[in-house]
Amino acid sequence: CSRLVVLTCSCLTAWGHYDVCKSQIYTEDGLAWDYMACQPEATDMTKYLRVTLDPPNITCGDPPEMYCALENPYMCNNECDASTEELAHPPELMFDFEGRNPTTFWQSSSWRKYPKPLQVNITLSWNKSIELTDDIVLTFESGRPEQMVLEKSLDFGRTWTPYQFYATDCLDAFTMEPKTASELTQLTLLDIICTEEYSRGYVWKNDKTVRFEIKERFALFAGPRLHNMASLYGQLDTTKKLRDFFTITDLRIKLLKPATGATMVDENNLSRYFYAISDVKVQGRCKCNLHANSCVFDKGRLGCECEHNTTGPDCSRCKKHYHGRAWSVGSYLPIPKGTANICDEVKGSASDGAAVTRTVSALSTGIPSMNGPVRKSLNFSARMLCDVPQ
Ligand SMILES: *[C@@H]1O[C@H](CO)[C@@H](O)[C@H](O)[C@H]1NC(C)=O
Ligand SMILES: *[C@@H]1O[C@H](CO)[C@@H](O)[C@H](O)[C@H]1NC(C)=O
Ligand SMILES: *[C@@H]1O[C@H](CO)[C@@H](O)[C@H](O)[C@H]1NC(C)=O
Ligand SMILES: *[C@@H]1O[C@H](CO)[C@@H](O)[C@H](O)[C@H]1NC(C)=O
Ligand SMILES: *[C@@H]1O[C@H](CO)[C@@H](O)[C@H](O)[C@H]1NC(C)=O
Ligand SMILES: CC(=O)N[C@H]1CO[C@H](CO)[C@@H](O)[C@@H]1O
Ligand SMILES: [Ca+2]
Repeated sequence: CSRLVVLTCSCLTAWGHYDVCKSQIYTEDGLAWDYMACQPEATDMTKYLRVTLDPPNITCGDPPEMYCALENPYMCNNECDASTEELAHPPELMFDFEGRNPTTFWQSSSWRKYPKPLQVNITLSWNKSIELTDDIVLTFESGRPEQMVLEKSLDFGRTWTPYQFYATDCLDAFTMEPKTASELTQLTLLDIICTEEYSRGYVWKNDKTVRFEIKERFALFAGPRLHNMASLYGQLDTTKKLRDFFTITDLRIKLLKPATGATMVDENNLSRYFYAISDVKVQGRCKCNLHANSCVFDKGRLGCECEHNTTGPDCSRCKKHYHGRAWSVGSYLPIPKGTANICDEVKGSASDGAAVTRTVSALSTGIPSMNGPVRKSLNFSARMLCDVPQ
């Protein structure tokens, strides 16, 4: 989608759009820059992560092992051998291109040490704040785990908090009442729940996914089909807790107990019990504090391309010599352009400082200032919205 398409659609006001940081407008004084809130497009974030497994040697195939199907102990044709490419199941195969047949997947070694728990931590790190924009979806090649926890970190892995608990029996596993995301309300949106929805055994063969429902939570403010994003953006603007809830630097999938099927664990054939994940989906955008419309991956590192005279990986401070007013996060409001809250040059170093300040105050109130230039910004309505969430 190109960024400057003329359109005759009223969806603009409903959605808001924040994909351009500035544009030229005509004022009585001629051409001038107008600044607005901006954010990078949402994208597939699994391309930019680093994955760490704990224990580190938990991946199958060293030594080679034969696995049996959970539902049929006589069907033992799943061989894992780390030294053979076709039979190896390294962690990268959780993030490769899907749609291939057969699927590619990471697999753990089996539950050889039963009854000692078979536990694996899979940590995904971006070394950058990310705002989630869509459901996190894990697709299991094995049965879905009987117990697992999805955790998040906002401080590069120093501290962790749970996002969601998953179990076949929430009370038994975590002493939590089972709930589903659809039971959440605006008031309980930030509650951490345990769900039994994604842990049913092999009987539910067709559904192999485990989700963390971002969109269902968005919908509490934006409506069932997210048609009123303006309302969500308004909430995000005023509630830091809500913004932080959807922001991460790392995710951790704590696999606590593999699928065992409906029966007791068959101690004579532990090759039936293991974890295997074929795909992990994480959609999001770089957090740039509404001061950048793109984010680049350079030398293995994600960083916002900051505008508005801001700088830093998240555009979270003013550039040198631009502390004319304190740094501030951009604002989604007023819909649809938001407020840029640009960092100004230190007073005295710019001759046109006063004029700039006047434009900014006009922008932040959304009302043309009395003595400032009257802004004829009709050209804005000709901008196409590019990042409508699907
Ligand atoms: C996984 O991480 C937790 C901390 O959240 C730690 O206590 C546990 O030992 C780790 N498990 C494994 C198998 O490394
Ligand atoms: C992983 O390594 C540790 C220590 O080297 C060892 O005790 C453990 O048995 C290994 N686990 C597997 C599954 O190979
Ligand atoms: C699991 O059961 C199958 C079928 O009885 C058998 O071929 C296989 O050797 C068993 N595996 C183990 C580890 O006992
Ligand atoms: C994380 O990013 C910071 C800069 O934002 C960099 O200094 C650091 O080396 C990076 N750490 C890793 C492990 O890549
Ligand atoms: C930086 O701020 C000055 C006003 O203080 C403005 O004229 C200039 O366009 C800004 N630069 C950017 C890249 O936003
Ligand atoms: C690019 C563009 O469409 N510019 C137009 C913006 O609006 C003024 C009048 O308001 C036109 O003169 C420009 O051509
Ligand atoms: Ca895969």
